[in-house]
Order: sequence, then structure tokens, then C-alpha cells
Amino acid sequence: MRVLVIGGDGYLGWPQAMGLSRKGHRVGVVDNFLHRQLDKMGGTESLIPIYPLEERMAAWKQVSGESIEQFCGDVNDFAFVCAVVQRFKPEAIMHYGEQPSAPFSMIDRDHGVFTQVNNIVGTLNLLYAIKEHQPRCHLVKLGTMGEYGTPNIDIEEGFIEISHNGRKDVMPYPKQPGSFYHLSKVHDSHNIMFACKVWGSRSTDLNQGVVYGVETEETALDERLATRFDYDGIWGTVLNRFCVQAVIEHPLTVYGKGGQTRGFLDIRDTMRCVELAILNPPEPGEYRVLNQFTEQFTVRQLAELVRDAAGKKGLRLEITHEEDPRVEEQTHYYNAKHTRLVDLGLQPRYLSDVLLESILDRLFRYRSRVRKETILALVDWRKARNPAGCAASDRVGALHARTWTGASIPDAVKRAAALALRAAGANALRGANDGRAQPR
Ligand code: NAD
Ligand code: USQ
Repeated sequence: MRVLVIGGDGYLGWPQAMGLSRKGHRVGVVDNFLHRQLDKMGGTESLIPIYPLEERMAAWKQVSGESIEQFCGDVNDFAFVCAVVQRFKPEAIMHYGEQPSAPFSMIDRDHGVFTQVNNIVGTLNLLYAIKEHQPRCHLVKLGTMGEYGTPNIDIEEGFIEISHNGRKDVMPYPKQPGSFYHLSKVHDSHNIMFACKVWGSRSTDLNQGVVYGVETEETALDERLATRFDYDGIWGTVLNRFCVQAVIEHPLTVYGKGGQTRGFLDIRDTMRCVELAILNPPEPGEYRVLNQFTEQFTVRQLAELVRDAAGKKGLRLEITHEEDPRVEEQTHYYNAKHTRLVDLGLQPRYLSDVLLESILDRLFRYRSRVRKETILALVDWRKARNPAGCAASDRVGALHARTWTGASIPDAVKRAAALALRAAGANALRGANDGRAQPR
């Protein structure tokens, strides 16, 4: 199958591209290096060193014998998206290419607007390009469990039957998201559902939980194939953050009471779920929603699991209850359905002591790279303007103040992305492995 992975330089997109390539699919990767640029601007960095995309591609060719095609560009640029779709003729598009951080989206007006424009316009462009140039192509879109929020009733997979004044109908499940980022996913979902209805497009919306883990079969083959691993207060997700905090014996940063419950899954299960979605496409006109996670935990439970696993390695950890910077329920009912991917063949991996210990072992090798000043979360949901991006120190705070609040972020990011592409000598469309360098 010809599969285009949008956001294929990211934490999930890069291992997905390799995994599909290894299984014999013809894979193309699209990315504009937004995350690498925002790291540079904000003073954050992947814990595990990541190689430039072209070096990753070359390493993949060397290790596997397979090629992946590369398209450098922004999915907000409709001409670029159409050109890629016309040239590559994908049968499936996996859309990982969005701004993924809730705290980033809550820094201030510019970051909220940037997140929604980047995410919603990118998805709309893909919907239009598919309709115009490749109408049978299946769009597999990464959504989020956070679209549902934390209602006091069971969460269904996308739709719920409602009885009202003696009549019944099946309606989209109510959405109560918790950040402007999570809202961008809700808006995407509505746009995708509408395109399926009016144009007969086919799409799977994967409402994914929080992903954890460092490695997949493919990233483990060669250090040049490693995927990014974020742990700071902007980009890191909770379990990955706790694991990094553990290896440097930093107190584990539970926000508030720690009763916040979420769905979680291993990065290798993400790969498998997305693969199952493309191997079992919906019919034309169908908008399918799958809840993509394997287990539920409270944040406090995760902290205890990490503390215990780290304790076995001689690391002594405290669990602190920081004031919650977010506006969210800190103890609540949570019971979300997640059977449809299992019905398609998913065999879930569960978080065990052994797995946690192996993650800690892997991260321990990189503990000297941890930027401690980026760990604490300074983005307060209650404020419309946060002075610093993610770090506590004046130095990083000042950097953030200059780069993230001094200029309009969309313009700053566009300039940075344009510079990155120029540095790579890249025109928008070209194949992989032409040997030119790209920014880390
Ligand atoms: P990531 O930031 O590591 O990867 C996203 C990639 O998309 C980056 O390489 C970035 O440069 C690229 N990108 C962003 N905007 C783009 C644009 N306009 N044009 C081209 N490329 C663009 O994030 P991730 O953790 O791999 O997340 C991937 C997707 O999965 C996101 O949509 C995220 O919301 C969703 N998701 C992630 C998690 C998680 O726990 N990591 C959980 C649920 C859903
Ligand atoms: N939390 C802590 N301590 C921390 C970090 C987080 O207690 O140090 C808490 C948060 O307050 C929240 C929970 O842990 O209650 C999850 O936070 P998170 O940062 O791991 O996850 P979230 O912001 O929801 O976003 C992440 C990804 C996003 C994806 C989402 C899936 O960044 O791309 O969409 O997980 S879900 O949570 O199911 O919506």
C-alpha cells in the first residue's frame, strides 16, 4: 500500500514510517520540522539525540534496504499538499503532523491561535486535497481521548445513543476538551465527519490516549534511528516525564490531588493500532472513531509505579503534589470504552514493572543531557498570558519572553521553517537521501 505519514519526523510518525516500510508498504514522509524549530526557540530538546531526517532516511536504507520518500513542507500550504498527493498518490494518509502540546497552546493568545490554525488548517487542506486528487484515499487522523474530557458517565467510542422527548438518535459523543490544543482536535473531528458526509470521503479518527515508551523494534536497530523523547514542561507527557525525573532523582511532579485519570498506551501499540486502521479501512462516506488506549491510570498511580520501579534500581524518589497549573477535575469518574481496536486484532501490551525498568535503564544512559530548568511546568491555564514557556530559570524565561511573546508566533515559526528549508537546500518536493543536511 502507498502510505503517506504526515509529521513523519516526530515521536510517533518516525517509528510508524519505519514500521510500515519494513512491512513492505511504500512510505512517504511529510514534515516541516516545526517541533525541532520550536525546541530551538524555546530552549527544549529531545532527551535522546535525534538525527536529521535525511540521516535517518539514509540509515534506514542501510539497515533495512528499504527507501522512504521525503517531502519537506508545511501541510498549511495547500499547493504543497496537493503536489505531494498528486505525485505520491497515497492510498492511506496518516496524519500525525500537528502541534501536540496542551501547555504550549495555553501560553498566550499567539500560541493558542497558532495551535488551532496549524492543526485545523492542515487537516482541512488534507481533506480538500484528498477530495480533489485522490478521493478513495483513507485519512487516518490522530485525535485524542482528551476530546471527551472527563464526564460523569461512561465514554463511548465516538457516538452515543440519546433518547430525548420520546425519540432516539445516535449522535456524536459530547466533547468537553481541556485546552485550546484539545479543542483543535475537536474542531478537526467535526471537519472530518462533515467531509465524509458531504463528499463520501473515508476516515478513521483515532482518539488516542497518552503514549509512553522509548523504543520500537525499528528504533532499536541503530542509534541513528532513535525517535525523539520529550520530558520538559511543555512537550513531555506525564509518564515519560516521571521516568526522566526518576533517573535524575527529581521529585515526581504530580499536579494537584493526582486523581486525574487518563487512558495510556505503549508506543508500540500506537504503531500497531494505526497499522490495523489502514489494513481495515472504512467504507467511502464512513467516519469511524476508535478509542486508542489500552489501560487507565490515575496520575498518582503512575507516580507510585515509577517510584517503585526506580526504587528497585536504588533510586530514592519523593512524590510531590504541585499546585495544578491546569483547570481540570482532580478526582473524577472515568470509564472509557476501547474495544474496537481489539476487535480488529490489537493484542495490548500492558505497563509492567519489567517494562518500566527497561525504560528507566534506557533513559539512564542520557541522564547527563537532562535540562533541569525545563522540567517544571509554568503555563498556568488561568492566565491569558504566561511570561515563560516551560522553564523556571531566568535565562530560559528570558529566551522564551523574547522568542515566544515578543513576536507573533505564526510569523516567527514560518520564518524559522523557511530558514530550515533553505538551509537544507530543499525545494518543496524531492525524494529521499539526496545527501543534503537538515537541521536537528
Ligand atoms: P511530535 O511533535 O513529536 O510530532 C509531530 C510532527 O508533526 C513533528 O515532527 C512536527 O514537526 C510535524 N508538524 C507539525 N505541524 C506540521 C505542519 N503544519 N506541516 C508539516 N509537519 C508538521 O508529536 P507526537 O507526540 O508524535 O504526536 C503526533 C500526533 O499524535 C499529534 O497529532 C498529537 O496530537 C497526537 N497524539 C499524541 C499523543 C502522545 O502522547 N504523544 C497522544 C495522543 C495523540
Ligand atoms: N500531569 C501531572 N504531572 C505532570 C504532567 C502532567 O500530574 O508532570 C497530569 C496533567 O495535569 C493531566 C495528565 O497528567 O491531568 C496528563 O497530562 P499529559 O501532559 O501527559 O497529557 P495531555 O496534556 O493530555 O496531552 C498528551 C499529549 C497530547 C495527547 C494527549 C492524550 O501531549 O498530544 O493528545 O496526551 S489525552 O490525554 O488522552 O487527551
